Amino acid sequence: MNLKYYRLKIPMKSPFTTSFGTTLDKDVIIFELNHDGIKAFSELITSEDPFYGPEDNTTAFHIIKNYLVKLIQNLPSPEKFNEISNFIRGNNMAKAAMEMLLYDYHSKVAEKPLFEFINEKPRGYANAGISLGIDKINVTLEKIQQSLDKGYKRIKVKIRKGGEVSILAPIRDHFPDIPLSADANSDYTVKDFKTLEKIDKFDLIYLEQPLYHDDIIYHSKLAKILSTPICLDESITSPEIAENAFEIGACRVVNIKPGRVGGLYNSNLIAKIASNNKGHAWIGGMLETGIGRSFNIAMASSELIDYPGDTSPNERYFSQDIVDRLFEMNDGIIKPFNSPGIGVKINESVLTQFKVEEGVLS
Ligand code: OSB
Ligand code: MG
Repeated sequence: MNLKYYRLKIPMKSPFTTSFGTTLDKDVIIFELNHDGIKAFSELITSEDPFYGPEDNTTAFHIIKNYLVKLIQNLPSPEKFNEISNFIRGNNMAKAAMEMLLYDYHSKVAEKPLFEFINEKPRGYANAGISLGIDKINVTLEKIQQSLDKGYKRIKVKIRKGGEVSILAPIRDHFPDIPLSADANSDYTVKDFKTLEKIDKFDLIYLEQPLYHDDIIYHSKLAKILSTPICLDESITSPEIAENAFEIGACRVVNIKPGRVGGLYNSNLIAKIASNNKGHAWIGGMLETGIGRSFNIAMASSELIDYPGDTSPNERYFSQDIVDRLFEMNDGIIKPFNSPGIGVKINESVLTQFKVEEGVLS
């Protein structure tokens, strides 16, 4: 088994601003496994900085290089990998990069498209929503109109403390009926419950991760006060936490990011937990390139995923993506590729253009 990595810096089409910062370029690490004529890929979803969650590119790469690479030497099933990597605490994003690499590999061995390999109930397509970063309000209004024209099924806007009403009020004035949500990326605290109550009048489908990145208790208290359902993103890092979050009423919706929960195996478990609790689940994103995106779209093509996700086609993020095939969206629907595994590979000329480092791990 041969394992390579590529570190790339790819310019984003436009800056993406959240409550925790602005992304101008995508600093991404891609893995490539070669074995017996099969080539598999995966993408690490960490960023340069630990501002979304506790991991970053450097910490995750350290965990992969010094702990996880030896655990995938004999290409265990993803389920087995979850078991044998459990002694390493946390570090879900690092684990997910290896787990998804194994999923791509094993679905290629089985000669099945990934979306059929992983989903008990494949729907065969993903319902797409769009996540819009913080911008000048007239820019946001324009981007919303363009997104609706393109067929997106849900509009999500980023908000931050103090700016919530000045973002949401003009949006609702212009678009009174669109399916709308807001994502605070943990910008509020227990002192801000009064401010958060102001959000109820905007009739959001849900409010995403208003409070602390690792909290479910305060979210359950907030949920009792708000009429807007709460969706958890950052806080849901395992199936057990998802189970507890539903049980205590901390959320009615979950944003599942395969990278954040340790991979696709746990993503499936969490989707089932949401459904068993009469909640809702959708697949989020981390501005992934076409490699990471293909895993998200495969996962979003399950019947268990009942809400539109942050699964835009590649062209929304990059003028030039690093893959050889691009997703297309028609009427707000994106179909996964119908070839074995993720169905995409690296476009060598784009790789050469954006590569800052490469190396061999095994
Ligand atoms: O919280 O969902 C988030 C992007 C970077 C970090 C966190 C988040 C996001 C997004 C964009 O909302 C999702 C996407 O389009 O990939
Ligand atoms: Mg989010």
